[in-house]
Amino acid sequence: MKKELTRQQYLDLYYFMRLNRAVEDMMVKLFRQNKIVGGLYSSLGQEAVSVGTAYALEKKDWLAPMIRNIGALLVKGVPPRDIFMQHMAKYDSPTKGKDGTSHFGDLENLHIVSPISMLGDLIPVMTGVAMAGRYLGQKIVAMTWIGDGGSSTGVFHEGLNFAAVQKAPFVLVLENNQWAYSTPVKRQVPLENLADRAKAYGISSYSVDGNDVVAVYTKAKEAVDRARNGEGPILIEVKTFRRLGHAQHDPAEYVPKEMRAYWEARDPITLYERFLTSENLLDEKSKKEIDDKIEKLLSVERDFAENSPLPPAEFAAEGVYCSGDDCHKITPKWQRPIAEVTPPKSSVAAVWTVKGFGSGKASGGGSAPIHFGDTQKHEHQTEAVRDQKQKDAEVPEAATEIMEARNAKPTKVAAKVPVNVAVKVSAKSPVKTPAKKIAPKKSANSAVVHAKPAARKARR
Ligand SMILES: Cc1ncc(C[n+]2csc(CCOP(=O)(O)OP(=O)(O)O)c2C)c(N)n1
Ligand SMILES: [Mg+2]
Repeated sequence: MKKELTRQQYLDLYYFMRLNRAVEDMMVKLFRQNKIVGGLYSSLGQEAVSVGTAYALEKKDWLAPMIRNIGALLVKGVPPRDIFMQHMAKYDSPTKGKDGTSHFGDLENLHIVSPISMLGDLIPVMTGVAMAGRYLGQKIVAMTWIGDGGSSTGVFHEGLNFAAVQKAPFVLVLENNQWAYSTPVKRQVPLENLADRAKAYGISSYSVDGNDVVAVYTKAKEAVDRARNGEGPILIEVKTFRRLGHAQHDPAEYVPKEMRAYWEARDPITLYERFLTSENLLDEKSKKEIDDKIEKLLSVERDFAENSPLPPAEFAAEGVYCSGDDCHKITPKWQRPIAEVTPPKSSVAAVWTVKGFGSGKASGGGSAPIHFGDTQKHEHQTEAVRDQKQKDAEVPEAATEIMEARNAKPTKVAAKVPVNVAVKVSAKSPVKTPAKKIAPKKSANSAVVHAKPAARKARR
């Protein structure tokens, strides 16, 4: 651990790690008293990750926690009572008892997006938040966390690639705690450093000791600053260890004893206390003050949570589905002049003329169906459809003439693909919408030629 922060910053990191652990210790007690509704996850031994990374964010920045990031919520300003009540499904909880664990957000004040259970899905969502902030000129950074297991999902790769091409101001913390449920990381990823995955997307990455809170904070701050300055997304792998099972129900007997012993000797709070003491940043007196502060705070917060009622039974049917404005109002916040953020309308009238259209034969003997490979039968074709196809079959020559006249260069033309009708047609319901009403779609694979409105007329 290097000494580079202010005394207050060092002590903040200590306070939040201690608070993180104390909140979770208290919840274990509540769980054993049968007061927690649903599962209880633990970040024991991983506090430096949540605290060190979230502490690098500014107030206006956005985060979305996963199950082991209660520390990040505390740093962002969520009061412990909300975390207790949420886990106890109390009526005063952020979701009024409708949901459990950390499944709540605060879009208005704290800028927290609720966790999504499907691992990896927060990555594209937070990329979108980061892009929206940039669009509005807010200079914000969005951050979320993903486990070693979650980094093997498809959406991890799609999301990170999307963030990379969009150069989104987004920081992804890959919390490598060695286990995804009972699967060790080595049995799911053939890499020594998961940070190396960033190479595939052309983005920067760091690999950090996740039990050294100063190292975590320092790298996170660097990443947040770089993302904010327009360098695009950054992946931070933090190497740490899940000290308890996946959740309270899991004794984690599959974890080798030596591995557990190694990491238990590297407890992030004990390591940090040693550092603070050696740097004269913490003595017995100030440690005792912090102990007392946390104990007092949590006793008040727990009492509040315990005294909060469970939701009334009739509330069970309310607020399950969003009913519009009386549920929550979504109003755009135009923080820049509307004209500045509204793209101009296109003045180009796109017209499709396609060589070879309609010249194929369907298996039923009629002209080529709308979908390539479709096998609609004769009897399913209405007269109108047959007429339409007849007309369409006349197009190729006209189209060729138009193209030649305009010296236009058509992109690829797939002889069999009848392109100008972008309508979904199934064998059961043949085309009902006349082709001329369909808005043409621009596509790289389509045979597309732009022609003037006059040419369009000629086609018909
Ligand atoms: C897409 C998806 N697959 C599976 C699950 C079930 N599941 C929840 S947590 C978990 C293990 C996650 O391991 P990891 O990402 O390493 O996070 P950790 O629990 O170690 O923090 C699994 C498989 C899920 N929630 N979403
Ligand atoms: Mg894991």
